[in-house]
Amino acid sequence: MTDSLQHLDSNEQGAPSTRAGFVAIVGKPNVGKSTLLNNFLGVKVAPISPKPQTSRRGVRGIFTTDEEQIVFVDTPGLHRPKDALGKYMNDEVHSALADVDVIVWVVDLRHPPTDEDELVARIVRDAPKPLVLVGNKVDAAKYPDEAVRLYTNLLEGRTGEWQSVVLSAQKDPAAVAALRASILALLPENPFFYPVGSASDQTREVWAAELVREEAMKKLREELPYAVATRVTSWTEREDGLQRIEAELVVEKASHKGIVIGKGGAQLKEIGQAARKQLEVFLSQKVFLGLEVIVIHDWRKDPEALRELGYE
Ligand SMILES: Nc1nc2c(ncn2[C@@H]2O[C@H](COP(=O)(O)OP(=O)(O)OP(=O)(O)O)[C@@H](O)[C@H]2O)c(=O)[nH]1
Ligand SMILES: [Mg+2]
Repeated sequence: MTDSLQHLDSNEQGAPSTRAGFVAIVGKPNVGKSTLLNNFLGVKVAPISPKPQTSRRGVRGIFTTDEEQIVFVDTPGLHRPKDALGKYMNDEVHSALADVDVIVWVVDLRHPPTDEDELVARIVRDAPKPLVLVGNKVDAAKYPDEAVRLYTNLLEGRTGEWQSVVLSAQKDPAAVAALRASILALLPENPFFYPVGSASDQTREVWAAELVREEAMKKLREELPYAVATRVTSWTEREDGLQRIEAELVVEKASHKGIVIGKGGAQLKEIGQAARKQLEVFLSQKVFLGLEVIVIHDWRKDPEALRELGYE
């Protein structure tokens, strides 16, 4: 009743009615959720790497047209958590799902479903929201039709509305735009949640720290990618426009420090150069990036350290 009155009011004032809503992007690690988010927006808001468990936070990415707004929520890959960080990551998925209008479930068509996909399927199957199953990485899939059938089987018994699409989030912008259009059509009537022009809910500091972490993840081997957190400790702008950013890479053991820094500082230098390049492209400004490696003992297991690092 209240809704229809508000609607009448806005029409009386001659304002166009708008549609807006939250869309959670969920799936197991490494299927291409963040790639899809960034390509929905045409802006890089979330880190991407070839390693699973790259995303740690539920990043909001906002897409706005004249009359519609989608607030996409990219989530960490759902997995079986081993520590306090993993538990935080899974909690981010559940909180993203708690109050959404549409669920986008991303799967990797190169492979048949695993028990991690089943974990996700159990959650989305019973969610009373419209669902879009996105079969991703079709560009690299040998048996995409067979894979789609296997993933679809996991939704057996679902009563709510759902549809599926097969695409390449990385290589097919037209298919990504078509998917975005079909999601727009599912949005309820609502006022906009964010001002026109905002692309993400992250501060520039968190965004920059995530780009540094992405480069560290890509370059480090074995367990180390997961043992690193990053944070920006200062960001100043010089009169000539140069952005001076100081960031910390946080490791959990003293013995990791030397590995991240590398021989004669080579590894840290490579991470810094790659991150600086990305920052310069996205900021369209010259960047000075100062990196320091510090130790916070066992930070992944320590709830207080997690909070201090912004995982709360
Ligand atoms: N071939 C191919 N690779 C893709 C595609 N989409 C994403 N990838 C690659 O898959 C890897 C993982 O991509 P992400 O976007 O980080 O995946 P994610 O689901 O966000 O991963 P987590 O954050 O770890 O859960 C990266 O190496 C991407 O380049 C695609 O359409 N085709
Ligand atoms: Mg991700």
